[in-house]
Amino acid sequence: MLLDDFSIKTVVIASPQLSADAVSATRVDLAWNAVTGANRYRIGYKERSALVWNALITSDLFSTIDNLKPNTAYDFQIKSETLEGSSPYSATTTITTRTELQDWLSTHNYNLDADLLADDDNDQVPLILEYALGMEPTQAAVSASSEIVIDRTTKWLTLTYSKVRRDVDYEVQTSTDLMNWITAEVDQTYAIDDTFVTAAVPLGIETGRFLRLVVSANAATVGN
Ligand SMILES: [Ca+2]
Repeated sequence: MLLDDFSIKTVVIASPQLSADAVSATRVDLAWNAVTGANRYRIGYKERSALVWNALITSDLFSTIDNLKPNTAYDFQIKSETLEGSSPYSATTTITTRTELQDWLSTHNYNLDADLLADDDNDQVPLILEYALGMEPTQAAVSASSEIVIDRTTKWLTLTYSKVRRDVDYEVQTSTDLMNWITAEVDQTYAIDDTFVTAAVPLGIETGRFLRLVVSANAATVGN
């Protein structure tokens, strides 16, 4: 047997370089370079915490992954496929989708790191409250976005607001002196009607009673 008659042909196929861009709360755009000889590319992607990869095959040099969860980390990798075989997968690229608040800021032409206390339409409603209550940040509010009512029959003071966001914490606080605010006495879900939530505090013998709504963006991941 003449070993010299044998030769092993080793084909080295390059992995593409993958770039990923979180363009919205539910979408990531991918792009990569062409690899000589490749007739298609296989993309693997999954939620960072998941074990199983999804696969997507294309002959293009870009792709859009849709229907992702907001504010969630995803892993991406890619390999090129030729008639002679496949490259190894590229190193994993991890990218986090935008938050729903960031999508809203972007829709209204704000930077993603805009000051959430800004009040460009001068209606005394800061950006984060415009978002939390579903208001227009560039049109001054013409009517109150929340309403405080005294029910003299049941002796409750109520505050009703529109709870429209999933990535905002809402809390109604009460005070008798406008200095010390507490939540302990407030029934946060006194009544719920669609997106309208009414919080209430019982009225006693105090001479003054106040309610206020406090909102803050939370970092919680929300499912879609
Ligand atoms: Ca405003």
